[in-house]
Amino acid sequence: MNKRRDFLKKLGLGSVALGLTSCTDQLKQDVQEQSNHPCIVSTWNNQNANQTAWNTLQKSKSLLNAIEAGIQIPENDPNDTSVGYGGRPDRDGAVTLDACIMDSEGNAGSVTFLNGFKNPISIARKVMENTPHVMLSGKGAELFAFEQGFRRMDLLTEESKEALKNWKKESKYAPEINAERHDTIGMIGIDSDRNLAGGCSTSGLAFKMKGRVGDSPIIGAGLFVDNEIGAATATGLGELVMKTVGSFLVVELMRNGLSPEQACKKAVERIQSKYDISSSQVGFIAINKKGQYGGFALQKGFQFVVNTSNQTQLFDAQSILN
Ligand code: SD4
Repeated sequence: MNKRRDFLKKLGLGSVALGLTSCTDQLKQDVQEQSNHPCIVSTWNNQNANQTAWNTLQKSKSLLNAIEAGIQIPENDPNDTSVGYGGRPDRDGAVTLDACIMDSEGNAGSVTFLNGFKNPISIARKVMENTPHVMLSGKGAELFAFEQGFRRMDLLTEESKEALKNWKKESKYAPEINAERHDTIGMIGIDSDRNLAGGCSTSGLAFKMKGRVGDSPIIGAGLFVDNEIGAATATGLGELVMKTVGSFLVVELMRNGLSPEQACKKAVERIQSKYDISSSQVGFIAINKKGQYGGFALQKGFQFVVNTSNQTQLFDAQSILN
């Protein structure tokens, strides 16, 4: 066998010609040759969040700290109406938040239907680190948050109250499934040791039904990290992302050899092939083990922000519908 390998090497065919190199081996080889790390990528124009994550990574060398600190930026911002404090309420006036986080070891934590705490990403991290569970929901998540020392607060701003009042006048209290109000933060990254992690946080669809939970806190739907392959996260209409297990799909497509952008595109095409998407938005971003990144959306208008070697870049993602 070795003789045969030496012979093929001399011919310049190497182990690929022997059929010995699996997809993962090939990826590992490629990583040695070409890499772009560290790197942090976020959905939408979350430049402050991405920059904060980048700075935290430089200082603390912890990608998980970076993801958490970055995502806290829109969670704390009352003017960001899709995440945390100031997030749009459900149709009965309650702001209920969803978030999840995954590390490079495959650990995961998540909170859903959480009311009264502005940093669900940090509570999700505590679920991951301090409990044997992956997901805590509603009252249980709130009790856990309280026990972990998080402080309760009212997340409904005056501006949100006004928006709800206006919505009620026009909507007849019917949930708006295609609302074009998106800012959910999904953040994924790779550190200088080429380890991956990610997080996702949202207040969900504006004026949703009480108890509605979207894709963002669902491992595999709103976020997925596989440290051998890559990471992906989603934004947009969570119902479509959940029904196609979108972020897991993107990572699996990268496992099969697609680039991050190609994988995001294929996942979007899968959604398009199965559902009526005429007025819905879904966007994915992904990063692979080489630190290559990309994004793709159903509709035009989706952006993502990337930090690499002290540079921040905002990209307009390509889309199926223009
Ligand atoms: C959800 N995917 O709850 C979230 C919404 C979103 O930007 O991404 N908004 O369905």
